[in-house]
Amino acid sequence: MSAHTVLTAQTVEDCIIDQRWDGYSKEDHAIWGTLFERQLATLKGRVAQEYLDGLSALGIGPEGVPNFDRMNARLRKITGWEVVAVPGLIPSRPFFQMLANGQFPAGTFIRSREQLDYLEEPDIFHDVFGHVPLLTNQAYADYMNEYGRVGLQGMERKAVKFLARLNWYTIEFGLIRKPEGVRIYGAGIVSSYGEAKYVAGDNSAHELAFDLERVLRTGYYIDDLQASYFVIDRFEDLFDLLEGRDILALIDEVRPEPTLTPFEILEQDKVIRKGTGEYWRDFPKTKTKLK
Ligand code: HBI
Ligand code: FE
Repeated sequence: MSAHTVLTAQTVEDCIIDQRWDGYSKEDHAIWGTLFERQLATLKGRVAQEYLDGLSALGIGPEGVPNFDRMNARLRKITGWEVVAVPGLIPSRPFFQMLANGQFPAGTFIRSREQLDYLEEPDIFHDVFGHVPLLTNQAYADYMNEYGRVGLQGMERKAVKFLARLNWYTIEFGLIRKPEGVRIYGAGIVSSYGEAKYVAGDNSAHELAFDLERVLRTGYYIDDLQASYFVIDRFEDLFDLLEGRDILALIDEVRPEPTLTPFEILEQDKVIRKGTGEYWRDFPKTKTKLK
């Protein structure tokens, strides 16, 4: 675990730090600008319009690292959410509690120029450019809220592994179907140059219609591009997944089933696009195990 990870904190208060926006160097702001310009060019025509609307509603631009206080003044008025500064990855309990509170934890450090294409831990570009704009969309924000509440209950029921898969295939790597075609909304794709280009231009990956039980059973590799993406039709679908149904009971049913790899297609899958598997031909490329 790197210095950025607050290992022992169990309460929200213990995780929150000051952003210290005045502490960013000219180079930090320049790195943000480079990342912003390059990513927006890559996302054009492929990212959900709701994401772009959020970006402009919050005044997030290429000028430099966003100031959380200024951004929160706008975000609170739109959906009541706020971004809080944390040192990096935090334990699940405070993470879920924050989401339940309508607080999004964002790292404050920014990657170096050498890490422009990939870094292990989420930095401020992943968290703010990737995750925050969609918090201006009420349906998506409500899902994040409910996800936090369910996560807290899930901790008492050994369900975090399954809820992490739901997080992975929606919040981080989700796609949404629009009349004009499939569009990106997951923060892990939105903030990654390589993965956004892969989703936009490579046919290796499967695109499957979102199915909750299928996602709860499907593992993932944390350090490589996805072999399958799950596609929703509306952001409201996400909230409907959790609201008024007992996902923890469903997780208990799914628990004994074997974990699915992201490569396979089941006959009950609604296949939007069958991938060629090209990128994954020389599997296993990854060093990590299936989550
Ligand atoms: N901490 N800062 C931060 N950001 C996350 O996305 C995050 C986290 N801690 C835990 C966590 N995510 C996962 O446990 C959940 O996605 C399941
Ligand atoms: Fe993330």
